[in-house]
Amino acid sequence: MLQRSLGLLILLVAGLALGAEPGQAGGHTLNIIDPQASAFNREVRGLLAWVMGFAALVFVVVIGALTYVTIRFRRTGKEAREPEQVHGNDRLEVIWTIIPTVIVLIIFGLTAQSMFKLDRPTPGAMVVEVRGWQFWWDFYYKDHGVRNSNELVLPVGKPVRFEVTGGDGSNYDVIHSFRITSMVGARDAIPGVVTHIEVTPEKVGTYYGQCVELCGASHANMRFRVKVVPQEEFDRWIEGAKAYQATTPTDPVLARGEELYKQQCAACHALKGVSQGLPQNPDLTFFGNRTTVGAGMWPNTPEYLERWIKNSPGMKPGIKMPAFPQLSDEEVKAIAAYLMSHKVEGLDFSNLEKF
Ligand code: HEC
Ligand SMILES: [Cu+2]
Repeated sequence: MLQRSLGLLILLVAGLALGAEPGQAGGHTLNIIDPQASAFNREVRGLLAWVMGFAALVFVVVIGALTYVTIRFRRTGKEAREPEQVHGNDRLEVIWTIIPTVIVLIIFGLTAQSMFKLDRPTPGAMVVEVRGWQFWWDFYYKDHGVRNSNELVLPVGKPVRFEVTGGDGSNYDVIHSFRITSMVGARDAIPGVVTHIEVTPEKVGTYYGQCVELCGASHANMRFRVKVVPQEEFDRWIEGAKAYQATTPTDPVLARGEELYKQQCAACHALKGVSQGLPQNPDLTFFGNRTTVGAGMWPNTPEYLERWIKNSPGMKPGIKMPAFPQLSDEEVKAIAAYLMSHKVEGLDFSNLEKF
């Protein structure tokens, strides 16, 4: 009995030590309760400390009592007769019911307090509509009339209110869940329903985002990036985005790219001033500013972008974009160059530090 509980204890500690290894994403450690990233994280960190404190207390009391009883009442072989038999102990049973109940009530109270605090809308917060599609994210800056897909640019120190929803009510819609991993907790993205979550980013940098509700074959490939930038940079981005006007390219490669884009891609994708597209496909207007391709999956380099255009379903299973085996390498290069030429000039989001 003693050996068995010791064995279990060792297993448990080993498990905790292994489980405590921080999660990796692209060789980078994510801290889901980084206290410097947001007040949300600090709140959750505080709650976690209470829960872990109580858990440690319960662990010590239970294992302590078990160890004591095991040693104190073990069989020694010198017993003259059977020990005295006991049936129930009202006082003890009431105590061990009341104590956990009180603990649960305290945790409930603290959690409710945090939830009310975090759910309170800040007047004047910037509103971003977040829409989850299979398998990518659409971001619409309601106050500015600007749309961007898979990458969300936010000013540091300003409250943002996310209105989270999914799809457009058509029959292939499924539920997703929006989470900026190291900044703010999850909200379900449910077609036809709007949920809210608010956060004030406090540190400039790149943040990972991820769908956290199983939604199909490429659920694990449904990511996004959040670029938290100084206010001045955000203003330049949003003004540039609002005023953006696509021009007809004079460069022959880009002109060829535009021609092919109009033939092959324009029916699905929106590109301001060039094509309307359909809402269930990502907006490509500011593709030249994107740091990733495939909804936060691969770095936006010519190799990955060209591979994507040629055979995106081969890279990301289950997506609703077709492969283009009929396009030659030159044609793919021309389309890629054309997409990269659409951007707000003078901004580079690729070197922001990762959190
Ligand atoms: C049938 C509609 C459809 C057509 C046609 C189509 N796409 Fe797509 N495209 C999509 C969908 C849907 C996605 C989102 C895939 C995902 O990540 O789930 C996508 C994603 C993309 C992305 C990645 C966007 C991002 O932010 O990561 C690029 C780039 C892209 N398409 C380029 C093209 C080009 C170039 C063409 C034409 C050669 C094209 N697409 C044709 C539907 C389409
Ligand atoms: Cu998902």
